[in-house]
Amino acid sequence: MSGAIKLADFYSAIEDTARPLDVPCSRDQVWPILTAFGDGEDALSQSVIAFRVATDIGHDGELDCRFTVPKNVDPYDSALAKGLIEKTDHPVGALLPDVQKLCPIDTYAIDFGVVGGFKKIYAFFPPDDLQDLSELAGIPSMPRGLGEHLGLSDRYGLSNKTGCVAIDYPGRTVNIYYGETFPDGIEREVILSLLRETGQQAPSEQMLRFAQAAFGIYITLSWDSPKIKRVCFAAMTPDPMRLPIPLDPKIEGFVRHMQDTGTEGKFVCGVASSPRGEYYKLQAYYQWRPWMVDLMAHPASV
Ligand code: GPP
Ligand code: MG
Repeated sequence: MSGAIKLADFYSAIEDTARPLDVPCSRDQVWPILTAFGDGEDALSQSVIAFRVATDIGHDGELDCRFTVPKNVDPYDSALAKGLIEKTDHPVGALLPDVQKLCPIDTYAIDFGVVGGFKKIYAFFPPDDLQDLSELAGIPSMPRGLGEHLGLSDRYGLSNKTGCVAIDYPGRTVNIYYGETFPDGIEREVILSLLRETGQQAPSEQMLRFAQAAFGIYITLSWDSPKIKRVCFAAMTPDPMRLPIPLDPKIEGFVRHMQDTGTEGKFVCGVASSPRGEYYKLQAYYQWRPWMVDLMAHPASV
């Protein structure tokens, strides 16, 4: 997509994307989120915008949408001011301000569910100034699990830096994206022992095969326990239909719709372990901006 997107077009695109998924989309629910982070049309013209579906039961009937916000917007302040989240004493409320005090942040993005409403804030660090996990682990409001798992970096060839932290407000979890990519994929044994050591269920053969082609790994932490809640392997793919994973007919409808409209052929597919079993995620870019490549640290394709 070359021209700048208009707010009304963005909203229509959300409606059109929700349709093949049978996800109910209401203007009253979605519009306040689209307009909460900066002055509409101008704000969106430079945004990277993506849609995401997932195959786990928790995401059934939901379409997630994420977009970057303008540089001058603090998304946490905006979300509070617009009533998208409530002030809380839980450490989830202190985390972004704490990260802001410690780290330079290049770009923010937000994530919302068409049904479930506002969810996450992503803080992307400058591509040439990724942040040390050990420093982030020292932040008082950070889940303790980050500090307890610093050793994973050395043991599994993961970076000890991160390019992005995502905070899920209703879910009260934090995603930490390891800052280095795997241009040659990841070894089977590494995946198996990483999942074993972090207390995840043993992966299916299908998950293992997919994870070997991943360019990146991220973990999900919570404040309930120092245990890692989810481990996710992400891979870039030009055609999700050709991946060796079963897709529900509604998700196939979503893929076809995105291929027919605005994706520019860019999909990121992820496989995640979770307490309820493994599941897949599919993210399609609706509006792409070249600087996103830097933020994603030059992902390879599968
Ligand atoms: C992957 O995690 C998504 C991103 C790193 C950023 C997407 C932002 C854009 C502006 C395109 P996720 O949010 O899908 O993870 P989870 O499954 O925990 O929601
Ligand atoms: Mg995703």
